[in-house]
Amino acid sequence: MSPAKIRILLVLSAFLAGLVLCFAVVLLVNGRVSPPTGAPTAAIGGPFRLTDQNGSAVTDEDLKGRPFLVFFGFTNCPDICPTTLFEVSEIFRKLGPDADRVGALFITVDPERDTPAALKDYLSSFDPHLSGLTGDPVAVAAVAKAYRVYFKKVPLDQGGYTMDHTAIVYLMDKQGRFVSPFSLKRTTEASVADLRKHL
Ligand SMILES: [Cu+2]
Repeated sequence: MSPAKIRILLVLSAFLAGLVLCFAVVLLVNGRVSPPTGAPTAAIGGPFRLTDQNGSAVTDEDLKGRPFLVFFGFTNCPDICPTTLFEVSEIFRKLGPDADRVGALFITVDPERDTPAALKDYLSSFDPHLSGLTGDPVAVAAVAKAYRVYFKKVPLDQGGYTMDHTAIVYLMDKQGRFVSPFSLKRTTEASVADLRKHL
């Protein structure tokens, strides 16, 4: 091979090596810039520490290993909360023995009035699998924020107040990750089948 040819080959191989390096850098940069798949860009839920209707501390860790439903409300709610609690109770009744493998959290947005004792009294009308959670207002507000729940105290003309609040029921998986809103606008059987998929 003539020195001229060798020089051409060397230049060519250097060029190719440079090209490969460029591609590698582009891939690396793109890989870094684009978010990893499944990134929690719309994260709902997260760690919490509240008190249940029996006065016991409950944290997100206690729910690990079980899918669970979460919804926010207050015991003085005139309609949406009791209806939701009734429907969720029906689902738990239909779950039979599997009900022990599913969690259900009713988190108050009115910790001022909803003490553990008030929650215990109120929940005695519903399925015993339901946990009523309360805590200091700051802790409750933090959990509501984590679940993107809106709530607001609304004074009543006759005195006292009521609460405006988001009425979505959330379905969380065994790892405590948000799955989807849990629809109650379907038959109890359909809701039960949906829950069983996550056991
Ligand atoms: Cu309500």
